[in-house]
Amino acid sequence: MSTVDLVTCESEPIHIPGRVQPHGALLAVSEPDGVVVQASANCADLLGLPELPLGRPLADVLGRDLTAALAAPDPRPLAPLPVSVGGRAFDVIAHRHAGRLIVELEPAGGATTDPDRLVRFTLANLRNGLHLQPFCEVVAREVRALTGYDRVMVYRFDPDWNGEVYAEVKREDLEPFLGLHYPASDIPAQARRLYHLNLVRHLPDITYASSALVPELDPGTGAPLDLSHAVLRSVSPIHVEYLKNMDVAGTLTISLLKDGRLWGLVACHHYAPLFLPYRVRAACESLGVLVSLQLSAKQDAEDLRCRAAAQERLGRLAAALVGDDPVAVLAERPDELIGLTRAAGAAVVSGGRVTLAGATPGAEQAARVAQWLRDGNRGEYDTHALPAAVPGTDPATASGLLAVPLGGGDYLLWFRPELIASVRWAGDPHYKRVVTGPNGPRLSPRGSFTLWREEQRGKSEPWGACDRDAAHTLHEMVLTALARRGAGLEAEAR
Ligand code: BLA
Repeated sequence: MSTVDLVTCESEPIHIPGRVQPHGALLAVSEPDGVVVQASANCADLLGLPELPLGRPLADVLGRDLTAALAAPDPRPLAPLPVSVGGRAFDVIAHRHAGRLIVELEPAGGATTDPDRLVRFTLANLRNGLHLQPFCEVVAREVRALTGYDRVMVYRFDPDWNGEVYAEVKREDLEPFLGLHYPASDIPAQARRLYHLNLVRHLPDITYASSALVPELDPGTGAPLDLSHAVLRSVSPIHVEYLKNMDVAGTLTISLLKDGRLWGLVACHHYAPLFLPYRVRAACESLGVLVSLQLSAKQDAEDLRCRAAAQERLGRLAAALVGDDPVAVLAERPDELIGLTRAAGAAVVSGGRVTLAGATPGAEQAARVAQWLRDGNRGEYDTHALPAAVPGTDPATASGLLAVPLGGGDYLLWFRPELIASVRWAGDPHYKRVVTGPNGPRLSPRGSFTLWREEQRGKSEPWGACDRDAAHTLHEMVLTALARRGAGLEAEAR
């Protein structure tokens, strides 16, 4: 990477940019005196004031009634409060943070939403029992209907914060992004942290010239104003360049949380500037919260389905294990075995013999992996980066390993291929839109993908709890069968 470096990415203090997006105005007010201590430079123009209202009571700008309403302990749920300033209608959105009342004014009106729509969406989806992926597609469709964006994606994080476009609904003529993967560094840690606090971010026009806060530092604290919760917060220029390189003109992003962790984002792109009034964004926020609540249930159901399928296979394997050499049974039922942990191949290494099924790195490498497990005295074991642990293993077939000991130094091994082999990436014909900005190709989907692919070399899809548990149950079944067989042989000998 040339100009942009991933370490500086993580350290950009995006919550204190000292600037706002210019389609609205921001006032920071000290309390309890109600005096404006900082204002965005565009206030005078936008609000038709002769000068910035610094040092003046907020009531001089907003009127006494509205100012009184904002004295509520938490004025956030009151938004949007209508006000007319300088002959123009604004929505007032206010919150308290770090000892300041932060008041933002945005152009009022425009499209509004049908409040019943959210209720209908919720009721329909509580009942329909959709699986996780189709559910996310319904969510994308709903957000598109609410907002009118050209492209709406559900972007899902993996445990290492890489992301995937997991569902997508878009204008017909646009190239699909569905299934594309991106590295964790595209959305750095401080941004992800911020998105727990601020659930909806709106960027109506990425070509904006930001408006500075005046004075630059809060005169009371000597510190920059914390805009973590502000709707007008000016966005990181790095991210703006990324969007420019994608030819995107405006965005809206909604956080999705599962059990308190950022699970994903609904990311909306428009190829022309698009401003959504606060009321529509509030509907998006409610939708995001509803979806977040359902994610746990949907993912738990997904896990249950995986476990039920494994249970069926285990039942069939158990029946076969009665009275026969378990190692032989496993070697004779490759599909059952491979399917059990959602692997692509399996090997039974028993004595000096290796039995292979499906996609494996071959007998020699399987024997070497078993020897490595034996040397390390390893019991049940799994990794999604085997070539890093056992150098020389073939990443194409054996980036992932799940292993259980069968007794006497024997092992049952499952293999998964390198993830990048199974991942779709739209090639050149689809990426006509991609251009490169001043910070080079890294700040583009193509640069992202190249980095992601480098980072994913020698890595498979991680094994899930359901896969590990199925392997563990099989392990116990085999041990029981071996013990029974041992007892049977002893009885025969007597
Ligand atoms: C933010 N980067 C983001 C966000 C997304 C992406 C969705 C959140 C924006 C928001 O919530 O408003 C990335 N957007 C994508 C991806 C797709 C998409 C992958 O539509 C795919 C379809 N970004 C980089 C690099 C850096 C970087 C290399 O790619 C750092 C060097 C930084 N991204 C960066 C920062 C933010 C961000 C700082 C925070 C923007 C902000 O909220 O101010």
